[in-house]
Amino acid sequence: MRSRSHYLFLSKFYKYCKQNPVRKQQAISFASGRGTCEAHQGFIKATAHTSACAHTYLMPLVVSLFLVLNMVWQCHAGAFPPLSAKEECMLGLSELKQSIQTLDHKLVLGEWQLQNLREYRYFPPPKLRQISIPNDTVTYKTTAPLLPLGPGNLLVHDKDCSELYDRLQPPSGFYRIKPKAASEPFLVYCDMEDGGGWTVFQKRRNGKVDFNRDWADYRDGFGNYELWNDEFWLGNENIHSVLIGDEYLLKIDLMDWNGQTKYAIYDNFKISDEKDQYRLSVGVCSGQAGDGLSGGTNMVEQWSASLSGMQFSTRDQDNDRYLQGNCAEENIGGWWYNRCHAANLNGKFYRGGEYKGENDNGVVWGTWRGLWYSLRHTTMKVRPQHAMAGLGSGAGPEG
Ligand SMILES: [Ca+2]
Repeated sequence: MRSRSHYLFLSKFYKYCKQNPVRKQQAISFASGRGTCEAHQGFIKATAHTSACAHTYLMPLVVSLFLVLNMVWQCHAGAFPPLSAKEECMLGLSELKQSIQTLDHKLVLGEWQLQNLREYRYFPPPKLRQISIPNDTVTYKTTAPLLPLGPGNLLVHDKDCSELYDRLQPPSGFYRIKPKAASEPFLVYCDMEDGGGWTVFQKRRNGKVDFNRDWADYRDGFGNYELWNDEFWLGNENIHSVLIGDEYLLKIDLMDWNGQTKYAIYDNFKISDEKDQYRLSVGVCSGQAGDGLSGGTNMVEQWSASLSGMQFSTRDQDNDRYLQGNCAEENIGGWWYNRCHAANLNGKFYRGGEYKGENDNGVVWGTWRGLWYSLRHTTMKVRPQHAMAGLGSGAGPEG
């Protein structure tokens, strides 16, 4: 760094040249070492005698060389013109804004990863964020970086809600799981009450979701996955992928329009793959609601209404044993119909319970409230059989 006095000297030199064009030439001549004594006198305003000029001939050479070198150095060093205080402030502000933006990106990414790892909850992609700096007109718009989903993701997924429950015991809610047989992780509702660890694959609550759908919808799943009382069908392919890894227990929670609750439990619950039309297989039934999936204790009813061993049917794919028609079409839902059923939990949602019509197509569990009563709440959920120890009351989280 050059001293302030040195800098002032150079400034005066330029000012002098600018204000005195004639002397400028003299000064340049002086600086080049070929100057006259007058030029020497003009520039430095010396009062020395001309006679002294001769014996100091070497001095102008040294001084001029120094000045030229100094000017070149100053230019290269960028020492002048100096930045004003305002310019320096603006430069600093710009750098700070860039730093804030970089840190903001890191913060959003870090928060997202931390939440996902700690709680294993599902987080929708962050929305556009706006950050305003006080007393500044600049507004930054940033979108949070998204982590890739599916294979290759660094995040580890549990195979079902039971594994998640064993690991973290989080509250009930929507989580992403990835059974070994599934190619991609998918969203499920985990019931962490009622003993915990239940992977829920069907919910009826309010009739907001239409369950009268085609094969593709029942295969892939449909409904809403946001609120605790949203209705959905997880999808036959997803259910199959969960069940294929272990021996599972099926629990069905039911509630009528008086708020009364019942449940049924089946062991060895299985669903085959799509090539076999997602064929149902259930074992021994227990619980309070009766064996609706077998049609009850009556052999005649079982002949027409036992659903174990039946393939899945929808309005556009008739795999039932009813030769005269399509049970799915008559009963307004996709299900493992026989000829046709004594349980129809994907049926039409009738408010109030009792209903009338040509077909018993309500949300039916015949062995409890009969074929002409449509239930208010139903939940179908699975858990590995070895997790029986903490089964709980069986009442379900909300009836
Ligand atoms: Ca048929």
